[in-house]
Amino acid sequence: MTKARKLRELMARPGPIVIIGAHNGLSAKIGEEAGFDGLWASGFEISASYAVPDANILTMAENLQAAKMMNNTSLPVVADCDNGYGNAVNVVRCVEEYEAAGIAAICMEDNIFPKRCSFYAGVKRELADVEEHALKVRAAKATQKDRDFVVIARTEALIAGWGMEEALRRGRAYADAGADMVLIHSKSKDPDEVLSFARAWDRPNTPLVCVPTIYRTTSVDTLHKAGFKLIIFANHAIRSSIKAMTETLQTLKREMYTGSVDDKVVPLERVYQLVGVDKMKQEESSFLPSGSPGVTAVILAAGQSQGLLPLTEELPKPMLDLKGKSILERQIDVLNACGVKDVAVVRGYKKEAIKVPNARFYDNDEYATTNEVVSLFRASKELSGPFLFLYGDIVFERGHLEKLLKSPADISIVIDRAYAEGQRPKDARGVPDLVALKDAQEAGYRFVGAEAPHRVARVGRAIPAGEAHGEFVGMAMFTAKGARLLTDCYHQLQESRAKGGFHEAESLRNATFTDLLQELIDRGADVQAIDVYKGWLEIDTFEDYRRAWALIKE
Ligand code: SPV
Ligand code: MG
Repeated sequence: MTKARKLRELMARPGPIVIIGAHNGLSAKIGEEAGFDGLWASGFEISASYAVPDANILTMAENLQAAKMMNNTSLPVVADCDNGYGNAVNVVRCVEEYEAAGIAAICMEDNIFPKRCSFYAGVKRELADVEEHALKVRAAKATQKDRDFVVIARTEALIAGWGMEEALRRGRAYADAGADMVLIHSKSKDPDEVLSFARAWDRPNTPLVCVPTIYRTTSVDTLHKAGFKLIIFANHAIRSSIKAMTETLQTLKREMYTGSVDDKVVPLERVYQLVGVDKMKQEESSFLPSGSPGVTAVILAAGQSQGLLPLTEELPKPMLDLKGKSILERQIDVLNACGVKDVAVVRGYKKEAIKVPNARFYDNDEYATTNEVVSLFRASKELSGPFLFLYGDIVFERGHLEKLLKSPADISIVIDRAYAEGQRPKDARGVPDLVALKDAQEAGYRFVGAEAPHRVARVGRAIPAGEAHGEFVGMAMFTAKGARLLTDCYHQLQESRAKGGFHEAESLRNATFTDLLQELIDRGADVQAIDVYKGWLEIDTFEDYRRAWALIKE
């Protein structure tokens, strides 16, 4: 539906139409969010946003550009076009351009060019000849292509002190020239002027418009009952922002640290929401080549490890030193080298010891009584787009990550096909996460990773070793769609599964990542296995740790 049609529907509906003044995309968004019926592309606000007087100093192109930014919401925009930026010839171009931009309505006042804002005291104020302005209205109506496009004619007769009779004479002339609505403006402190204009108004097919800026205690209800259909709160967005900016900047200048204005500013996230960062992320994941930056790595580093006590008495496992760098730092180095710069870490046990630069942190303070799935969803903010999943206690070759990042599947997990050889030392982690594939080739003495990845049939510790094709390495990747499948699944489970076991876990709260993967597979999700052959370490026991020291270079 066109914006002009939307406005026509509002005009046909009973009750007042209340629109809010705005000056750019942001104020328009906030006006939409606040629930107004439409937007007033206010000349006063747009001029103020350029820090110039509201006096035809900005060009039509500048005003139109601002109106276009405001038109990026679902609301119809009523554009304040001053006096049409010149004579009737200028009005023709003005209507052509605004209509082509999808603006629902324009408003033209009977000020001569250049105009002066209605409220400036002590400025020279002259009105155009009534016939001349009526002809401008005719020009506008004759130019519009879509019959829904709305032309509002405004008289400044009361503002200029020319009296009620002149105001009515002008209003009638503009209605008779074809204006769809007539705006009567007043700078009186009480509403008597506009109310008596409405009482005397005798063009019932031409609804009235008012701008209650100076008669500011009169309610919309009163104005509507008096006969006004469209009511414009013209300039409150910019006036509130001037107040807020002044207070914030003066405080900052005085206090000289940014936290001094915490209570005066919105969190950054509010800005992200207003400008549509989530939408941008979706677009990135849909339209940029996969494996590019835009993937967030979510590293689980919340658990407490028994196998490495007393080493882990003071430090969580991911912070254990491996020749000058922690496991976590080594992971982040590889991630960064592969173009993944966005890293989130879920902490729990000894969380204050987890320190790495440029990562976002989430905390699972219930790490002792919950498990990986709970930890993962502590970082739920990070799961709205494509993400990489990593256990915080693995060290892996860069090639494995590169292979995973290139995977086109919505859900991919890295599996070590060497597992089937049974070379695992006895003292390695008690029960590995095994993976059974659909239609897998055997990984024998010589082995080439699959050209096309295999679908995972089962994953978990309960799979008999003889049926397994590999071991889950603790690395997975989800596209935006995969992430959506995962989060939807988890939220449904949360609602439906307060009690009872969950795959290999006693409950959802105690579920591991592989339990959730199995749930996705059971629900029909396509989980693909990326084959690797060794080239990774998990540090779970002293023996693992010793082996890592021996294998890793300085
Ligand atoms: C505007 O908002 O630019 C208007 C309304 O034209 S007023 O400022 O009251 O004249
Ligand atoms: Mg104006």
